[in-house]
Amino acid sequence: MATSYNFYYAPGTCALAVHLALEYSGTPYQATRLDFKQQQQRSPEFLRINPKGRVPALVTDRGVLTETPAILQYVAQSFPQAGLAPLEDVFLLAKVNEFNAYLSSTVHVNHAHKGRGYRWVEADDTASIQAMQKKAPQNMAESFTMIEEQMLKGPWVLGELFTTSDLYVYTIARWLEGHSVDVNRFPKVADASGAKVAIWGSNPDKTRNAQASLAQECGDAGRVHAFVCDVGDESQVERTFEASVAALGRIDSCFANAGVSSKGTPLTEMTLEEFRRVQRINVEGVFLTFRAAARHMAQHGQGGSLVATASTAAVEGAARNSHYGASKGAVTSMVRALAVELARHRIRVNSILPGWIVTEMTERSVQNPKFADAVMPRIPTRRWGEADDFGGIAVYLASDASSYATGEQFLIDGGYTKF
Ligand SMILES: N[C@@H](CCC(=O)N[C@@H](CS)C(=O)NCC(=O)O)C(=O)O
Repeated sequence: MATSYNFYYAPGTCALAVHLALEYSGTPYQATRLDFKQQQQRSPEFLRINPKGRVPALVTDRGVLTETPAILQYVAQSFPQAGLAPLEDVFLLAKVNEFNAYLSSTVHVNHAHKGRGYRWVEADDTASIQAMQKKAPQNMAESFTMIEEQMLKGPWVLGELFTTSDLYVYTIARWLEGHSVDVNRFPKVADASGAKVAIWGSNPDKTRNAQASLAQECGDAGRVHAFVCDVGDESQVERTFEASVAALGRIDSCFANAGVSSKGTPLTEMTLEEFRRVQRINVEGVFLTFRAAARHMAQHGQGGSLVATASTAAVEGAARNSHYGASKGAVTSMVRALAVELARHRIRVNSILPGWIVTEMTERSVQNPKFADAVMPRIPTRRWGEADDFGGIAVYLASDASSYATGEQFLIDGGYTKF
């Protein structure tokens, strides 16, 4: 039987590194969020799990693991297919641990002097606590100078090898802002600590809003770029792809998500114009976007991941939906063909087939009681899907965790098509 995992974390903490590693591993796990404001890390229930009263803690079938470097190595070794550590190379594996131990024992402790000075002096010794707070930014900056100049090879910590150290340095670098230390003082760290994203959209306002909210979430506006582009227009796609490469440097992952539908139309009333409007974005848009991305990836030679949003409409029939069904069926077929064709460039190509997800496109249907009464009983998980249900599969397909998955269609539909 597969091991079960219960992962304890709190938002904004060092536990993020392990959280990311678990996502990369692809293993199912339960995540339990602790509320530090409520001091849940000191509750008797949690202290029975981790008497240190800290996160991360990973409960496995064999017992509890604590301490970030130890858990990271455990995940890397338990899921070798995720490629999170050079497990066969004793020296390089020790280098990963050396880096992770530095983050845990030195940089994390520097950071803790800002908010948790009471660990080292009496809580009412305000002068000492303030002195520690004052010194923390300088110590953080010194540690990151050491990392930048001596430890991080680039582009990743270990050079060309992506490891748990990259997840961990990303996690700890996020704290620099709180010390008023600009991460851009450390260009290699800034580059290695997380992905940069270019969002494309045809509606300028929505595109800008998406950029603003993602930038706020990741706390670094410099990582999120936005371009207005109609993916059905060949010259716009070419131009926007070039602009995205200029903004991001190398592109390793491309997600063709743009899609349109229309109100249900019987075949006998469907105009050629309506049929083509849907194919133009849903099929030609994916073709043009993937073509630009594949040319770029084949040229940089590092491989990559192409993902398209298809739909359950690709695998089942729905009345008055022939234009949309045809377009999504075309996407899954295109994905299979490209997976075979592009494998020699180490480019993987997959599609995601969402079921009934609450979006602007479906909101009218799911709010219609007649529709809900007919469809909901066919969804075993008994709820509509949400945008957040796609975070896991997106990270999985964009990362090396899915390095042997190509040409596949991933149904994310709460079991709808199985029932
Ligand atoms: N050495 C531990 C440190 C863990 C740690 O200090 N975690 C913090 C969050 S970043 C925590 O749980 N703090 C709760 C507290 O101090 O009450 C590790 O590297 O995992």
